[in-house]
Amino acid sequence: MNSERSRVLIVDDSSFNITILGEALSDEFEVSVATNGEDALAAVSGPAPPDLVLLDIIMPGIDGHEVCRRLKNNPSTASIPVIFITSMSEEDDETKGLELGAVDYITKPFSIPIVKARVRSHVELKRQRDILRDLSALDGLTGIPNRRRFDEFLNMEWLRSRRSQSPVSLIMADIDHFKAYNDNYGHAEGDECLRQVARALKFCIKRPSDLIARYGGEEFAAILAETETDGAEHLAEDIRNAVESLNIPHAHSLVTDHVTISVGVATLVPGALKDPEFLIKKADAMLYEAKENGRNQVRI
Ligand code: GH3
Ligand code: MG
Ligand code: MG
Ligand code: MG
Repeated sequence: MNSERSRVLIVDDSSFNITILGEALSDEFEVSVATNGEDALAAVSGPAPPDLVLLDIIMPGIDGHEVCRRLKNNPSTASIPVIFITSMSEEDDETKGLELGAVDYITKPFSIPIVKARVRSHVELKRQRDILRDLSALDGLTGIPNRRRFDEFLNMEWLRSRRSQSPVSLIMADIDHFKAYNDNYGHAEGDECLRQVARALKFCIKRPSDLIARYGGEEFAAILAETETDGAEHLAEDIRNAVESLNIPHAHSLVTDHVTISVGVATLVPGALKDPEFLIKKADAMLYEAKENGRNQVRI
């Protein structure tokens, strides 16, 4: 009914436990189940990963310890809280579970109200962590990734491309005569314009391996993984066109009578270069050329 409900994955090889836990939690949470470790790992890397995993230990095949170890070793699943729920009640068992990275350890036979209370509090902590993560990575005005996230992503992508010797492209886009836009329409309208431009760019850059970020004031940057010059040029032309097609009136632009962007593109295979600074410099130089050459254009 409510798609905003937090998701809890119950992993247990006993259908009895699954039924009891499922009934107890499904009034508050979106519950899914897995009856073995393999299915649990598949569910967690699926399109709607859980916000918490309730994990049995003794199961045929991959046991709960191993499931937890793999979740915690994978950066994309490491932040999902795991609560062990098990009949292994020795001090050593619990210590091992917590050392593997579980946030909590519940022994069977369990009390339903206590399980619910613990799940609730860890789901809430996870929700607050996610909010903090978004706050630190997303730009407050436009909702797209911010400069901090851009730097982090570019450094990671640079190292990855260096290992695989594949090209990385960078697109830098800057709104034309935006100072005049602010002066003429006011800062609030300027903010709204930035939001609309960001939305248009986000719509164009949709491969999950790419990133579009607000680089600075009225400047945006896109990192395109494994993308050659041709592909990057196409995309750059797409975003230039997308912004022009927004048709946002700009009476004081010296280019046209609506908002446009200038775009610089650079592509590099990392090679010996230690960091992506040169890629940024190149894209920036191309952006400068686009400005010098009359704006509302792509330079590569
Ligand atoms: P050019 O075509 O050469 O890029 O000219 P420009 O006027 O766009 O460039 P300039 O760097 O002179 O001005 C950028 C303007 O962007 C000035 C600044 O007030 C505005 N700006 C930067 N960040 C924001 C913001 O968050 N909101 C609003 N409304 N304006 C912003
Ligand atoms: Mg079991
Ligand atoms: Mg600028
Ligand atoms: Mg500008």
